[in-house]
Parts: sequence; C-alpha cells; structure tokens
Amino acid sequence: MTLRVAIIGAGPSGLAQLRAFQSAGKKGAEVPELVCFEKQSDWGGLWNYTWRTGVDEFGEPVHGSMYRYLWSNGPKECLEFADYSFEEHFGRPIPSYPPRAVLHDYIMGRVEKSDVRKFVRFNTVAHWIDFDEATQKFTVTVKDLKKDELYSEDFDYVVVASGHFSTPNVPHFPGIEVFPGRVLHAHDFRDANEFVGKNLLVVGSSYSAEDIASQCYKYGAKSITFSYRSRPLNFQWPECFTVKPLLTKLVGKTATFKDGSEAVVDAVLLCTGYLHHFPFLPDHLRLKTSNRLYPGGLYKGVFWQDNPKLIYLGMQDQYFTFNMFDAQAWYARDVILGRIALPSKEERQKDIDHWRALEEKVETAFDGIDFQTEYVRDLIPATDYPMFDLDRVARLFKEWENDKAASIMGYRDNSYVSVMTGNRAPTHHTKWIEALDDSFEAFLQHPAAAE
Ligand code: FAD
Ligand code: NA7
Repeated sequence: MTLRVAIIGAGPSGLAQLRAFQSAGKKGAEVPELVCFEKQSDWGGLWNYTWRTGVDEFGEPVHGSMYRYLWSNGPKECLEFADYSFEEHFGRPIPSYPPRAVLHDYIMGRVEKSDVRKFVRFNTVAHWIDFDEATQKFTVTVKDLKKDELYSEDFDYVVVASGHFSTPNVPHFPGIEVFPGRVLHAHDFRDANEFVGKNLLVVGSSYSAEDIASQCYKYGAKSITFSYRSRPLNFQWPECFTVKPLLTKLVGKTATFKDGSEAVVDAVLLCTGYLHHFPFLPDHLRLKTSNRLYPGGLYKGVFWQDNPKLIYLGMQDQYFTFNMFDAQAWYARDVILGRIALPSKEERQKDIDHWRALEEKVETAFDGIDFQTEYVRDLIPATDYPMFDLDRVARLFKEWENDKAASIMGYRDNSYVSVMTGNRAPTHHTKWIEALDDSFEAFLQHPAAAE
C-alpha cells in the first residue's frame, strides 16, 4: 500500500516538503502519495500578497500579514536555497534586499520547475485532524471552499506547514476601545500611505515594529512613538522617532506610558506578535508554544514527540528561513521514506532537552544566530540536501545585525556575497529610503535605465 502524506499549507515550508519529495523521486525513490491542502487560491504563503484583511471571500480568516512596499528585512544571501540559487533563477546576481514580489518570484521559480503544483488542492482549508490508534492513521477533514463541501481522507503522516505569523496577538490597553483614530494590528497593516502626515504609536519592539515604523516614516508619517514592553529598539532613529516604555492608557488621543510621560497620537499600530494557532488540531496533537527558537515537544524541532507521524515545519522563531525549512523538510522526508530511523521516545526526549538547555543560554541576537546555525547543521548532514557553509551564513547574519545598528534606514543599501555562488550582489540602483516603487520591474531594471 502506498503511504499517504497530507501537507497543510503551501507556503515556503509546505513547498519545501513537496520539493524534497520531488527531488527524491527524481533520483528514483518511490514517493508516497502527496496531498497538499492550501486554503488560499494560490501558493506562496505569506509571500502571496493579499489586499484583504479580516475574513476572505469564503468567511475564513485571512492568512496574509504582508504589506505593500515590504522589502526583505534580512539579506537574501542568508535564505538562499542550497539547490536553487538566486543567480540560477534570475540569470544574474541581483541586490541583497529584494522587495516582496521579487522574493515571491524566486520561491515560486523552484517549485514551478519541479512540477509539484498538481499535488496542491487550492481553496481547501483543513478543518479537523485526528488520529486513530487502531488504524494508526490520521483522518483529515477539509472544506472545499468553492464547492462549500466538507470531506475527509485518511493519511499515514501529516505535515503541518500552516505558518505562525498569521493569527495576531492583540493585547488590551485601557482606553483603546474609545480611541478616536485608527487602531490596528500589524497583521492588518497593508499600506503606509494611509499614515502620511500622522503621528503614530507603534506598540512592540521586534521586527514588525521596526519595519512598519521605518516604512511609515519612508512614506511620510509625521512622527513615530515606539512603546516597548521588555527591550527598546536601540537603533539610531530619525529625529521624529521617540522610544517610550509600555503604554498604560489612552485618554482621547493622549497615550500615557509607564514612566508617566505622554504623547498625542493619531493612530495605534499593535506590532505585538502572533499566536501559534492550529484550530484544526485536538489538544493531544496541538503544538502550544510562544515564538521561540526551540518550541517544546518537537524532536529535531519537527516531529511531535507524542506521535512523530505528525510533523511540524517552520514553527521556530526565525533567523534562518527558506533553507532551514528545506533542511527540516528533507529530514522529515527521509524519516517518512524509512531512510532515517527515529530513536526511542526516551532518546528523542534527551535530544529535545539538550536543545532546550542550549536555548536557555541564548541571551543576545548573536547567540540566537549561533543557536539556529547549529540547529540547521544538526539536520542537513543526515540527508542529501546540499550542505552549504553555515558558518558563513552565521557571519552574514551578524554583519546584517551590525549594518542595522550602523544605519537602520540605510542597512538595505548594503550588498553581500552569496554563500551558494561566491558572487557579490550588485548595489541596488536606488537607495532603499528613496525607492518608493517596490515593483518587480522597478527593482530588476538595469541600473542605467533607473537614472
Ligand atoms: P506561511 O508563509 O505562513 O504559509 C502557510 C500557508 O499555510 C499559507 O499559504 C496558508 O494559507 C496555509 N494555511 C494556513 N492554515 C491553513 C489551513 N487550516 N488549511 C490549509 N492551508 C492553511 N522571512 C524572510 O526570510 N524574510 C523576510 O523578509 C520576511 N519578512 C516577513 C514579513 C512579515 C510581515 C511576516 C509576517 C513574516 C516574514 N518572514 C520573512 C517570515 C515568514 O514566516 C517566512 O518567510 C515564511 O513565509 C514562512 O513560511 P511557512 O510556509 O512556514 O508559513
Ligand atoms: P515577534 O518577533 O514575536 O515580536 C513580538 C513583539 O510584540 C515583541 O516586541 C513583544 O515584546 C511585543 N509584545 C507582545 N505582547 C505584548 C504586549 N502585551 N504588550 C506590549 N508588547 C507586546 O513578532 P513580530 O511581529 O515583530 O515579528 C514576526 C515576524 O514578522 C518576523 O519573522 C518578521 O520577519 C516579520 P517582548 O519583547 O516579548 O516584551
């Protein structure tokens, strides 16, 4: 009997899983029957931009958290696929910080060439998954959104690749319910032009806060006030930025902070992170975690400890992205194909404990980079995913951190050497702060044509 594998989600993680199997099939392996359920009408996950917020045309929560004018917030050289370089895709080296549409094109290029689209059932949302101990199979119940029909199928393995930057974490602050202006979470942010000339309060002090604030400034916001809970965003911000401790209340348009100081603001942007949210899984199969480098209960960061036929991809807080998802997907594939034998439950727990103990020691961003580098290094050699110079990627991530510290508005103007090809990226024709057109065509146009 052919094994059946369900993959939930056709974002970069789910696509990595499809590509991993396709790569094994091409080399002669007998590949299980794959069914990838994707609730959106196209693949690409978060990179598939949507103008919608709230619910989609079928009443399902909108997955997308990406916004217009989003440019990669890390060097593309850190996320490059080891089996498909940017140069192979674009036919030439391109600058290091591409806008969303360019990265989307790159991710799509690899899977389009792999002929795996046939495995994806679009407009199909996973509604419920359970496991039958007697048959050792999962029953996956999905809804065909176009037909408005529920149906169920049985699978030997389930790969959860539904992402974890989609369901917003929305705290309450006294007075926010009657704030006389726009209040929104980063998940619903789409267009910085809405905030031209406005005084913005940005709550949160991580990637979304940093990037959405920078972008609103770039497009003409009047002032930005950051409010942090634990750690301020210590960058050299332009003059119209202020950093405050946690918001305690809003009275009319006046925000008060923990140190008693105040600011008058026109809009409140809650950049307060996301929840790992799997409404289609019962308690005994459901990952419950905060956004961290090593979520508990996952052997190799991937296999559900209580039932390793349930696999989670991409659930970590992320320095590494696309090539880490690949490393995970190749490892998961080889376990499913019987090429890697999983150790006993006790051995798996020891391994989880080992990584959790290492994670506990992470204090700085550099520690986090080193931790995730070692995590990826632990996965790749067990598979035939092409090994790449992980130490060089770690150095690149640190260079990126230093470049941000040197200039938060200018770091995207730097270029780096590809770990995969050894070629340095060209400098982009326009400085990021001046590049208001983020289209694929504008980014890739020849430098001379941009003058
Ligand atoms: P996702 O991309 O979230 O894809 C999950 C897929 O699962 C989606 O297609 C979704 O529709 C589908 N799905 C969800 N639930 C169901 C269901 N019940 N049934 C069927 N399908 C379902 N990373 C970088 O490397 N560089 C960046 O510059 C960068 N910028 C980012 C900016 C923002 C605003 C955000 C939110 C994230 C950013 N990331 C960035 C990180 C991002 O997490 C990864 O790049 C990547 O998209 C994660 O891939 P994924 O497949 O794990 O999840
Ligand atoms: P992150 O990186 O998980 O960060 C969440 C931020 O939200 C972080 O600064 C938190 O502060 C803050 N937070 C969470 N809850 C609260 C409350 N109740 N009050 C104040 N502040 C709070 O999410 P991001 O959205 O920034 O980034 C996610 C991805 O999107 C990332 O991969 C990017 O590339 C894009 P804390 O430090 O915990 O006190």
